[in-house]
Amino acid sequence: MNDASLTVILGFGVTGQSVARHLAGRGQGFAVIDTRPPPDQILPAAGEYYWQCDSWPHEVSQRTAKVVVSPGLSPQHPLVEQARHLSLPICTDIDLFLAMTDVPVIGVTGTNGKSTVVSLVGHLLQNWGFACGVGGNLGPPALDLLSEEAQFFVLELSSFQLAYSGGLELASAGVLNIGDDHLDWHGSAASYAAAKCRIYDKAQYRVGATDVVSDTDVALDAWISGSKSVQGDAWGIKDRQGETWICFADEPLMSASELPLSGRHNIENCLWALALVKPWIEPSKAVEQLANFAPLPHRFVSVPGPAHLHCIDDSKATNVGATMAALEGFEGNQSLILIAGGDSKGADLTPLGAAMEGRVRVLFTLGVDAPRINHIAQQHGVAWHQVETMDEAVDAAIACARSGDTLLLSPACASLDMYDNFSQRGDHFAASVNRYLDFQISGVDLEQS
Ligand code: UMA
Ligand code: ADP
Repeated sequence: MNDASLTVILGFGVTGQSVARHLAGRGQGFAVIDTRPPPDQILPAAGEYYWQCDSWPHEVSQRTAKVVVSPGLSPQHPLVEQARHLSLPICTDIDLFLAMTDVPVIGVTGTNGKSTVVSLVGHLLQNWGFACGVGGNLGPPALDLLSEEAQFFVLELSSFQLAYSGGLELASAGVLNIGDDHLDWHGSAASYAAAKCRIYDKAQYRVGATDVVSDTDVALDAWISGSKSVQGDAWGIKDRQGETWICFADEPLMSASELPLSGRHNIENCLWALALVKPWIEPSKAVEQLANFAPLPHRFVSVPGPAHLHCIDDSKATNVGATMAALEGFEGNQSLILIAGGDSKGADLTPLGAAMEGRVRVLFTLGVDAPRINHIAQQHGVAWHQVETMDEAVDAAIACARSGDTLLLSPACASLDMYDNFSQRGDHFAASVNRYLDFQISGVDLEQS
């Protein structure tokens, strides 16, 4: 007789290990299947482990009641395909997490800005006095948060997690934006967008943007950058006596100059965070809690450099959407020097051309896909120079900078061709401009490429 009561964990990375700890802590047995060799660590004794295993062992599939899949395994992965073929119910650590808690859970997804908005939401709630656990795709995996005494949980949710999760009963949820990313995993832009929008399926309070949900039948409760004709709560940005203000229902709440983050996209991120907590904190009170938020490193943050040159580390801009958001926040007055390039992961880089044109006075490119960016810059009349290293890029940028310019590292590409990760790349940029702390920028004519 088959006893189909076993939980099987596919993939034993950060997620799989958190699921194993969770089940072992509750005295439940489980099996792990992983295509890689065993890790060098003590494994929970409650588990059965199948390493270097590309297909389901028969004795496991016979006994399986539920499959908890790791987000890195795409639907085309043989272990996942086989689970579907065997008609085994598939879920995620996020499903397990939501089944275990009664406190409100706020979920955030999007191509860019998730970590920033999740951190802002956590900050608003904590400052207002709520004990709050923050994690998911960012920070601790969701199930590890259950050990915290919390009145709220805030989860960053990736499209991978959402694609496999059931209807998530979130108290408040938002899709920040949808750009060109992770197409290798999802197979198409449409299935990537559909996975993201699943966050709304069972959410009680839905915060959204018109351009993201326009092709769906999602009914929103709150709108960001509000179109005037919407129903529900509208949040937006307005010019008021020459200053930019954030507004709720047309009422100005705070001047953007008082926000703890810079960049137009970060003003919007503040709106998202305020909107997501509105069921619990009134806008006029919530906005006051923003004040002492510390920006996350490598996401459009100022770093110390020479006098009269504003240096910005946006190394986390590993895709075109993030760099476009950074560029579009600048006036078209050619005061911008951009460092970009790296591994573009095959993405379409052409939208960068229009975003650079008129804004970027000179572009320095590096990394494996530098030639692709040079070509686009050339077509849009942007002066470019290809360099080999970050130090070379910074030296050349500073040599042609004028007083009042901005030097922006926003690569639009992953860092993995030159660095271990985006943090290392950003740290290198910061250290490189830091060499010029005692230097004064004057005005130097631009060298033409
Ligand atoms: N594995 C196999 N066979 C394979 C591939 C993987 O057996 O062919 C196993 C390996 O043991 C490997 C494990 O699966 O260690 C990897 O699991 P995973 O790739 O699902 O990654 P985790 O370590 O579980 O981390 C995941 C997220 N990673 C991905 O979605 C790729 C982490 O986000 C997240 O922090 C963590 O869960 C906790 O929720 C990282 C990420 O890059 C930061 N996310 C993407 C992004 O932000 O763009 C979505
Ligand atoms: P994620 O967790 O989605 O990767 P992050 O907050 O870590 O998001 O930011 C990643 C990159 O996206 C950074 O370069 C950041 O400046 C940029 N970014 C942040 N918010 C937005 C936004 N609303 N739209 C576009 N890009 C953004």
